[in-house]
Amino acid sequence: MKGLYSALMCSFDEQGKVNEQGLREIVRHNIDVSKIDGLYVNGSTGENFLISKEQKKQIFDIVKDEAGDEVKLIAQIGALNIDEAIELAQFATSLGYDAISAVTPFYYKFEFEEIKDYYTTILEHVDNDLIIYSIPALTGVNMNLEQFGELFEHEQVIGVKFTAPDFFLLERIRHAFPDKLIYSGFDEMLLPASVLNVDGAIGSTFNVNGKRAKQIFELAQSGQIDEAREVQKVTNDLIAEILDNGLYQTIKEILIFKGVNAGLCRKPMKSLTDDGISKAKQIAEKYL
Ligand code: NAY
Repeated sequence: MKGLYSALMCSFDEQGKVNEQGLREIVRHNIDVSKIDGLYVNGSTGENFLISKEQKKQIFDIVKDEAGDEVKLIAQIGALNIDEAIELAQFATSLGYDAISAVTPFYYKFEFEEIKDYYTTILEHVDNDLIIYSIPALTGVNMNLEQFGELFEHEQVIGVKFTAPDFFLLERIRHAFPDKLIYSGFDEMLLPASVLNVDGAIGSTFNVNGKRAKQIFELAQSGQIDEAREVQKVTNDLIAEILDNGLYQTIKEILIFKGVNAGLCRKPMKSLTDDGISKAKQIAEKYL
């Protein structure tokens, strides 16, 4: 399960419906062009929190059908409605997903005991491995080393997708839990995370910049830090321009420019203006 995973985008049409052909093309682009090791399906980048349970199932289904066993597949099933999370976990597991992942429950400012109970309850209902999805900037949920340790005591909890700029905590988790999988979640910080010996990374920009991400990861693993820094520098020039123009919309527009039918984002995400579309094309021509 180690390696680089694209946080998979989904193609939506103007009515907000899943564009099956477009989604299949995004999967193929990631496997055939970006050469990623796996796909993280229905995460933040997949606009998971903007879609219905039926759409989540539809996406899990299409992605597994298109990817088969060519790459590893992780299904993000976290939902505030725990019954939905369990149903999605069982569904993805029945399709053959290699692991499930669940974002820390958010919005109600749950106590740690409640968060732990959430994961334990899901795992009572599904025979699959689980990766904690920690993204404090979006959820407001900050867990400390001891709390990660408590979650890791469950043998089905095999790791964490660590999307935070806290390298002190990342180093402590790596040191304390050498057998758990740690995936870095911020593409612009892939090099420092790789130096701290993460097992892989999960990123939105890998949908278009997967080859450079892999280079950074592999160069860092083999101790070629100067070379890795150069690739991270170009990568961060690219990411800065993408963030400035609108993260998910710009990645989709770059994919469209590359001939992939990546579609639109779901409302309330706004669409790119004509200027934004031109800018995305310029970014693609300059970096990709
Ligand atoms: C997800 O579930 O899609 C992720 O969290 C993937 C990680 C991305 N985080 C978000 C919130 O999109 O790739 C990152 C991020 O887009 C990138 O580093 C740019 O900041």
